[in-house]
Amino acid sequence: MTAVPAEPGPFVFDPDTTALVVIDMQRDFLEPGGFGSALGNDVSLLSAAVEPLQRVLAATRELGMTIIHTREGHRPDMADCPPAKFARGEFIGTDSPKGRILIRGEYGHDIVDELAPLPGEVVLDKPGKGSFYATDLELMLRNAGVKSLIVTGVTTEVCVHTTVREANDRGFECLVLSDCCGSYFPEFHEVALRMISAQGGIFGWVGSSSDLLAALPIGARA
Ligand code: TIU
Repeated sequence: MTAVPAEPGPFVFDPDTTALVVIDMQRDFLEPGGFGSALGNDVSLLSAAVEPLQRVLAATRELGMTIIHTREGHRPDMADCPPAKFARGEFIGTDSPKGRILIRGEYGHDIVDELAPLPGEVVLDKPGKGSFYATDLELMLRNAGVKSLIVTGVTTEVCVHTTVREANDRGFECLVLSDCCGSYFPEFHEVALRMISAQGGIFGWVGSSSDLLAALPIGARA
């Protein structure tokens, strides 16, 4: 077993039964011209998560851990976009410099080059904020014998939080890496992380990539 210093206490896990989940590190959220920009956000606030996440990806790849990349978005005909979601984001499906916003198959919908998935890694398309809703994520994790998740990505208080809540209710133990997540609202990032580890870890654990890398049985270090 591996133990990582974390809040509210050490996160103990077996890398063989743990998956790294990288949530929605898509151009539409991290680069200008996409969904994040259309919502009025400063997308540069998310870029700090990229480098630490590259190190975590390298280490988890070296260990042969299960790696899941998620992408929020919709079918080209938007049959899976709830009218209530569209009503608060009428730019979904409209043209941008990087293609139709949040539409599968478009350049902007895909993951940023720095974190591109490798063959064999799962790329999970999801229509909602949570990674379990209307996807086969739980089935794949159960089939792979996964018990714990290391959760990263954007944004901390939206898709990361929703996914951690969904995972916690399904019995998965989640370590959220604070420096591998990001928000357009720094104060939301901080409070969202505190909400996870408060009350004895009500939804999970919060730690850092450097502490994870130091604990993993590999050569890669931050
Ligand atoms: N991936 C994700 O968090 N989707 C969002 O819409 N996030 C916002 O913060 N808007």
